[in-house]
Amino acid sequence: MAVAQEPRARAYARYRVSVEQVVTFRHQGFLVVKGLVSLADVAELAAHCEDVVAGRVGRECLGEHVGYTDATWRAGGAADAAEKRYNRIHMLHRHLEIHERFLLHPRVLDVLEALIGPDVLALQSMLFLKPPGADGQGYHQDSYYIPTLPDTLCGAWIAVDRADVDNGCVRFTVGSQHEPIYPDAGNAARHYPSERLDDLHVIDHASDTDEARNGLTPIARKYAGREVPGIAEPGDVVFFGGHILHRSLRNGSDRFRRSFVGHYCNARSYTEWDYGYAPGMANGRHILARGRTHLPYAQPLFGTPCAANSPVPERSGGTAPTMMGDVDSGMMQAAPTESERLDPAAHEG
Ligand SMILES: O=C(O)CCC(=O)C(=O)O
Repeated sequence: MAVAQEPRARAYARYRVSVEQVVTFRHQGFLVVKGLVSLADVAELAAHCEDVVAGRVGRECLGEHVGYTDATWRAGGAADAAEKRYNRIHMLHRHLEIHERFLLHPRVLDVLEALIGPDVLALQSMLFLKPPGADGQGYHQDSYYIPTLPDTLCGAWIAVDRADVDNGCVRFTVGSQHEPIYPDAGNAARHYPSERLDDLHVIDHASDTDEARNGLTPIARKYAGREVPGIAEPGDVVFFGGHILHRSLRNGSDRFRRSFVGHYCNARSYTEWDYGYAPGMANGRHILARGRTHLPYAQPLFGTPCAANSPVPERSGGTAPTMMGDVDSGMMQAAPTESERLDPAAHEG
């Protein structure tokens, strides 16, 4: 049960995304934004993680119905030690104010606005603790799990600890962001735009850490030598689109690999996804983080400032130019916009 609290008032300087960053995001399928979240914010998240593993907060909402605790990890050895109890916990933004605040972190939303916006819907939050020895997750595509139409899904992975090859950072298969979503035989019923493709085949066992079983392994092999580790320092944020194949390996170090991950889509995409999947539009259960939308949306339960509870933003820019063919030259030209036709003087020069 969520308990409303006064949201913490913090001022954040707007982060301005560069053209080069947008190109990098599209070119390699992911983008690391260095130092996007301040070390003060990271310290707060780290202290919160310690509270969670010690059972000081969140006990009442860590049940199976809201939190996914890695059963494999718990079953296999050393599971009684409190600091090794949890690997990954889902959707705590519906229960704890701090999770809502990090899901709607203004600097993260600044980047998302540029990459998939301007209208942004916040869908999913996950807290990864990934203690030493914890397993990773095999090749998968996030848009398979969270379908949005049009397909605009994007993850934002905030590093709490340094994430590197030794402690099982996320690895991205560069080039695979252009692949369609491969439906899994276990859940082929969900509808994807890529079902329209002639030769798209159903695969098995996405996310399986066993490469031999994971049906996406042959797709990853098309990009042999192009898997890149998403190395991140505390406060760095890794953005990645919903189609890119990615995976993480076992934490083979003696360090935790903690992170907070949000998943977002353009707020004008239709989705039936919620935590637990049921047919029918689910947009009304997700928070409008930025911009506006013609589709339903939810309010943040703890009142974190975001588009859902703020005045509707002005959007200027007039009407888009239309192209029209010039009969004499045969060339395409931009026709005057409606506002230019109404007030040509305002647009001279
Ligand atoms: O952090 C990880 O190990 C995996 C993250 C991931 O696959 C995701 O957020 O989609």
